[in-house]
Amino acid sequence: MADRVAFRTCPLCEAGCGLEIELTGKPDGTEEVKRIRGDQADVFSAGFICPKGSTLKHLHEDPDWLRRPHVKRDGEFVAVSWDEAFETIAAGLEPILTAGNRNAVGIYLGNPNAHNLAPMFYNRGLIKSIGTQNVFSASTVDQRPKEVSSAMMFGSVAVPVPDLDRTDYLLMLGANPLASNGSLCTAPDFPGRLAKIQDRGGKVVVVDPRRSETAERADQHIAIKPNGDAYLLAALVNVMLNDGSAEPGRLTKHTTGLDRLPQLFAPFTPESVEGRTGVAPEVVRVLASELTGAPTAAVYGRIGTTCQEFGTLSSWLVDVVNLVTGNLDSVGGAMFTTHASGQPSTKGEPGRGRGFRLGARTSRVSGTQSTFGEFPVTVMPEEIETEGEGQIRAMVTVGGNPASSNPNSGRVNAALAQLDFMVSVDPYINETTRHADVILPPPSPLQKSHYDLALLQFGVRNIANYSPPVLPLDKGQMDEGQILLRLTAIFAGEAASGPEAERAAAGIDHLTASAIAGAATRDDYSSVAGRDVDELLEMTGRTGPERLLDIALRTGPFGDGFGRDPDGVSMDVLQGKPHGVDLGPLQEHRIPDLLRTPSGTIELFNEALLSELERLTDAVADDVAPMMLIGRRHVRSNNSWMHNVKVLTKGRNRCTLQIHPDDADRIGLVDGAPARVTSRVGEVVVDCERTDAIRPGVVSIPHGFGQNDEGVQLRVASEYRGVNTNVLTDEYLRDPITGNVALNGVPVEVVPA
Ligand SMILES: Nc1nc2c(c(=O)[nH]1)N[C@H]1C(S)=C(S)[C@@H](COP(=O)(O)OP(=O)(O)OC[C@H]3O[C@@H](n4cnc5c(=O)[nH]c(N)nc54)[C@H](O)[C@@H]3O)O[C@H]1N2
Ligand SMILES: Nc1nc2c(c(=O)[nH]1)N[C@H]1C(S)=C(S)[C@@H](COP(=O)(O)OP(=O)(O)OC[C@H]3O[C@@H](n4cnc5c(=O)[nH]c(N)nc54)[C@H](O)[C@@H]3O)O[C@H]1N2
Ligand code: SF4
Ligand SMILES: [Mo]
Repeated sequence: MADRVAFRTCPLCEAGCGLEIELTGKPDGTEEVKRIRGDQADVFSAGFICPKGSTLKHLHEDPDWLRRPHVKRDGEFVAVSWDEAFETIAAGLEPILTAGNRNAVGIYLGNPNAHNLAPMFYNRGLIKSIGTQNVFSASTVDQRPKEVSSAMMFGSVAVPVPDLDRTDYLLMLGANPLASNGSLCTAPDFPGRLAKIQDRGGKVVVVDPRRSETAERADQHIAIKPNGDAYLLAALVNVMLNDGSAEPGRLTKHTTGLDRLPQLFAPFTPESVEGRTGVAPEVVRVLASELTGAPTAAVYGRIGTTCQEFGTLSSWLVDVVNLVTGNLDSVGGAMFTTHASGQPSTKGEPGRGRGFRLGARTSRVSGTQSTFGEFPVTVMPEEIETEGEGQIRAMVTVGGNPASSNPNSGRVNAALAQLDFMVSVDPYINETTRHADVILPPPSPLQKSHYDLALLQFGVRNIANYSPPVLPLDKGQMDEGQILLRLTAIFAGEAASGPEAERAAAGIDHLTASAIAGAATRDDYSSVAGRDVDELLEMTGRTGPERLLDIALRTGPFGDGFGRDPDGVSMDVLQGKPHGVDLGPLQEHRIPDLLRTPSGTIELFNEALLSELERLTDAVADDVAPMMLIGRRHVRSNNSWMHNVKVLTKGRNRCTLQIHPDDADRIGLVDGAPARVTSRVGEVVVDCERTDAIRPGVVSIPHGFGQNDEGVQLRVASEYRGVNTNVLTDEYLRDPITGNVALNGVPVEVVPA
């Protein structure tokens, strides 16, 4: 029997499922989690949960999850007090900061930040107080190409999501939601939503070099060659233009560049691209006619389309197809979410803006362009290794494991090892944090409040939900927001320890709140235009991330406008609704108001995209590498950091090299035999798994394994028989526009080991 039931949104992946958490009291007055299951009453997930959801208990109780700050002394980590940890950081940074060049400090932000409320608000201030241009994040081993293609077309990162619940036809490229539970498309119970498309007579088509779990359930699987997506999508546009079925409808008058399509897409006939896609011309033609013929249809692309050589172009082409089939911004097609806490597309003057510009900065060593204030992680090692003014000598990592997740991890590890100083905000001693001098551990997910500031922007419904912490902090733990504020204070030259440091942290929190409220009051189109900032702050009645969230919600598109609309959303409202607030299905015809481009139209072309189209045209007849490596996810994994949870890793080895039997026979590999895989940058030996699910000429290894490196302190994960596939991925194989790495389509050689 539970003494108490708490509700909390799962922060582990983008689905954001509602959890029902049963707790019992212990004799010492603390509480223990008894059971976690899906919250049937959750407005979005309605009880859905995956095997990871219930492991929040295991994470909370994991003995390897650090509960006190750790400082490295004579090569060993020892637990210290917070004040001592922060003093050590201030002292370690001192020589680097006094040398005067702030670019000598780099920062890397990893994936869990996107799932965490406090970092979403405070990381920006941290970056500002460091004052460096060397900002990196997991976004450039992930979705940056989609953010950039959207920003180019619509003027801000407004990413269209497939209207899963109403579409009649879904074309999915390079996504495997049955394993990943969806990405850049927030949809708890993605598998159930796909099944419903089929139940209502619709069709699901999956394009993937591997017959993934999702492809297995789809109505049709198209086994494309890696990197072939841009060619396939271009051929679809070619066919639609030639047979006259391309028809953007309502959006024609809101789009610039449509007249250039016929000339630019003329080279991409289904026949001409076949060598690059491996897809028969007839299949392309049928696909084109089904897409234009379906009452509604949506095209959706994910990791297989972003983390590849034509990342931005493929991402752009996904929405070009949505546009020319008349499905963009309309019910059942690819639609725009309206996020309760506001987005650039709901701020400022509707229908027009400054738009997106590439490369505000260029990196020191290779002159690589920045996107959204960051350089791609593909240049991080060279910035650390290369001597000269502005060389990175210290790194800050927050919730990231670049030593595992970034390409050419051998080089990343060597680079991190040669730093003068490193601090990590992270709960574990893993591949990355073993290089740190100080580790500042956040509390477990159950000890944090939650609101999905990032991922609810991509919801297939408009919803909002807030969860308070389920369990209190233990003695000696520090809230993650507080950790980041204290770190920010150090870079701002404030005290590192004692009451002065706490006052400095509170001061930065107040400045953050004033800045967010101030931006809203200065926006003539906001519900609080012209209001007094201090009055608004006072009205929130809160501090910390909850105050910031209250401001964002109340000034957002569904907000109460601080009294203007008594029925509007606020923290008070969300706190009274533990199962979330449903704000309705996605709205169509957001264009033109949503646009923030200078022209006030969807801008189809710019120099960068035209040059990529030219590259695509020039390479149409090129041969592809005889053997290419792609990635893979399993529903029981979560990038690199959940293999320490025994209930998730037990069972058969999942870190295998999947290879087609024809290839395996030719090479001489029996099932389970060790294979040596070599790329330009590295080599691994991995157990082979023969399967006809994978296309000949392609092999697949999942990422996030190989936690058996020296210095890693993960009892369960280190025992796992796995290798790090990023030893093989190549930092110079990248999408030229964003510098985002091509983790898929890496040329490799495979031989028996
Ligand atoms: N269980 C679990 N869930 C996760 C994660 C996890 O590690 N484990 N990670 C989370 C994160 S950070 C993200 S970003 C999302 C990612 O979410 P998804 O994009 O759905 O992730 P994957 O399952 O890797 O699916 C990518 C698919 O692309 C295919 N592919 C590879 N190369 C190509 C190509 O060139 N063309 C095409 N068309 N397909 C290709 C692969 O075979 C694979 O099936 O998942 C999130 N959810
Ligand atoms: N080959 C290959 N490589 C890939 C991918 C692939 O498909 N193939 N996918 C890429 C993608 S999509 C992504 S997003 C990246 C992810 O890349 P990263 O973000 O660099 O790596 P993660 O594995 O997510 O590691 C997360 C880190 O955050 C820590 N952490 C966990 N919870 C918290 C918390 O609450 N607070 C803090 N401060 N830290 C926490 C963990 O201990 C871990 O160190 O990997 C990329 N790498
Ligand atoms: S799908 Fe699983 S990991 Fe993702 S939010 Fe839901 S329960 Fe959590
Ligand atoms: Mo990701």
